[in-house]
Amino acid sequence: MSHSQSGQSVKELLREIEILRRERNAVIIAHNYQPPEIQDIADHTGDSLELSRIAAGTGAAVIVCCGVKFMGETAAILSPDKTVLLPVPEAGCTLADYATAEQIREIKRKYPGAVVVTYVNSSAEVKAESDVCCTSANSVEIVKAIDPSKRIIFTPDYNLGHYTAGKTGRDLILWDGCCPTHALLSTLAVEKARKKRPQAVFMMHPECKPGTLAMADYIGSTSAMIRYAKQQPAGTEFIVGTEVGLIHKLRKENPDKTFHPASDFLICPMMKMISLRDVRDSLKKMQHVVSVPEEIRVKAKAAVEAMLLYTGTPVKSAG
Ligand code: CIZ
Repeated sequence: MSHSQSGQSVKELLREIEILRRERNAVIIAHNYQPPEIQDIADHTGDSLELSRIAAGTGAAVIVCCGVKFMGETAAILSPDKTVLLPVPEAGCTLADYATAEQIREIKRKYPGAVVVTYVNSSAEVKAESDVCCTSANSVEIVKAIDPSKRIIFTPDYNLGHYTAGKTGRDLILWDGCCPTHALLSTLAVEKARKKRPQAVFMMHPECKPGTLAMADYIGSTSAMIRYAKQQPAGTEFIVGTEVGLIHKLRKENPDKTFHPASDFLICPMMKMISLRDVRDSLKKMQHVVSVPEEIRVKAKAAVEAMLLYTGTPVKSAG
């Protein structure tokens, strides 16, 4: 029998989580980058926006967000009538930390009239200062939909912004932020992985660096990679250029295909902070509640809703 660090068996922990989940009327959501055992207990896995939308649409009173802080905030922004719990409050996002609300106000003063497009990997305060949010799945669609006479400030991910500029032909004002995990994927590592498995399809996330992205066979968000892999014939081999957590879901959903990490270093330490014990404690003690001040929440929600309107998929949520 396997045991958690506290000596309690995993089976016992899972039983406790199951009971508490029902007692609290809770839904557990887990990001595609979470550890396998957390993905396996989740009611839903997906990207940050998918998860927040699903959570907002359920009748659950409590959302346990297994992910990082901005994901908990996005859930809280869309579900003010529910209690959102982040099992490990220290789980942050280095990319999100690249932009502060004050810096966004400053750049807006520098480029008056420019439209601020902000990646969902950002704090609630930064979203509140933005005109429209985007995800890695819809950044191209969002930017294409913006009045061509307007300048666009794209925050906080330089690499996603650069990719989006290339796909849309728009001259974006880019921010100097990046995801340190995706930035770790070097052209040398790509060459090495390709040489080892020349037959494999190389999938990459647009948070990877431009020089690296130029070497990909397919570029997409985690949800896009999941869809793409499903569409390929049985026996296809893939090299996965994003956080290794995604491979668990890819393998589970495609037992007839093979998936290899592009590099063993593509591990986000923040995404790996939550354990089963943390989920149990979170439900037991109703900790740690994610709260977004109402004034910020309303403004941030407007930026998220603007994105959903652009993509024709408004969300049903309270407040
Ligand atoms: O938006 C997300 O959830 C992230 C961080 C990546 C992705 O492509 O799903």
